Amino acid sequence: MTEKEVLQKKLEELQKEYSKTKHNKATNVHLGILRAKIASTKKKMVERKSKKGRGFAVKKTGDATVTLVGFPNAGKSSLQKLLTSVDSKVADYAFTTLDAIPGMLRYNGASIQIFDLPGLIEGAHMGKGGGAQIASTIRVADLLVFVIDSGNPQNLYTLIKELNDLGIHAGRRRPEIRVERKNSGGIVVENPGHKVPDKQSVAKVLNEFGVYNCLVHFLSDSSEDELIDCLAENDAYIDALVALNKIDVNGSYMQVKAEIEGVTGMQVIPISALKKLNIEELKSGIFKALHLSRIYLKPKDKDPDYSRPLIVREGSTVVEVAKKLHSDLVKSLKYAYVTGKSVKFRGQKVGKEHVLADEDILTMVHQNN
Ligand SMILES: Nc1nc2c(ncn2[C@@H]2O[C@H](COP(=O)(O)OP(=O)(O)O)[C@@H](O)[C@H]2O)c(=O)[nH]1
Ligand SMILES: [Mg+2]
Repeated sequence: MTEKEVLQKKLEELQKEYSKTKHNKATNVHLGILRAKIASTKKKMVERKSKKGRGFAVKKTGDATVTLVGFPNAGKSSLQKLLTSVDSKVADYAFTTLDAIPGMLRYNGASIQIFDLPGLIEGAHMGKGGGAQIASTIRVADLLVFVIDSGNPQNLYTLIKELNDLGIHAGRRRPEIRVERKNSGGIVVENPGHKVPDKQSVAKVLNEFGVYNCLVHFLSDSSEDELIDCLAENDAYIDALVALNKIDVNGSYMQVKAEIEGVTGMQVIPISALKKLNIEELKSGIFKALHLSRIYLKPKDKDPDYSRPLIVREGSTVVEVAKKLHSDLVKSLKYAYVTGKSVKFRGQKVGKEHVLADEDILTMVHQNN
């Protein structure tokens, strides 16, 4: 047997045992360890793949990247066509087994790359081929938009599970757990005021990952699963929202929306790609979910350029904006003047580390002017 086959077999056996085990209080730790073993086996499989150089990266251009995820026929291609303009077609990408078709959405001055990614359901599972490629394409996204036929909402839960199996957690925050490896001292758990698994379970999980000495610092309430996710470092946490499509033919879509929001906590935007309903709301929802800020640059004694904002991540500082413009500008930057939501009055003088807000007007002052 090849190494790949050994890992595949081990994974199948673990998953079989996991599904056979009854879930109750007495089996909790055992199940947790099985999950840890499954996670570490998957991690080894992914590592094998990347060592062989088979992973590929999708080229990111623009200010952010969004991937449309959905079942065949959900309306991904129709939606992508509506969101992106034909004249902004980006260069073709060569994929070996699937086609991820990029397009560019221009919104609020931002260029947002939108991928239409067919094939998640058809060949997503690890080992079936294509799964690792799909996973690596999804991983580069800043936001996932699930395109769901409102007549088949259960498809969303299937997709979330498929992604989970690929180590991708859609619409979930990365658990705040710091694992500091040490040379001795055993497993030490710090959990100031947070609800976390008992020390014995924590130690068992860590041992499963080959860690015997470390400080585990829980910074939020965390489950055993989340500790496992954290140790299986290949896992990705990506924001997500739901475009609930085909509302033109489904009268009960508001009920479906409420149900999905209740179960997943994700924002749901009802649309019709065919009848072009609510597309502007979806664009705005995408922009908001990406947490981008528009910064209008104002040269000294001139008007700001409102037509071409600089697009940065929410929470960016003055010096980060300078860096994005040109690395040379960082060194000469002295201070700045800001008008907008991040300051108390117009033209307020701020330092390099000042955190900017969406639609701030910024004038940078450099050493040589
Ligand atoms: N009634 C209705 N049909 C739609 C809507 N959006 C897409 N469709 C239809 O659904 C079919 C599949 O659409 P397509 O965009 O190719 O889906 P994809 O497989 O996810 O890319 C096509 O026949 C579309 O015309 C919608 O909002 N309402
Ligand atoms: Mg399509």
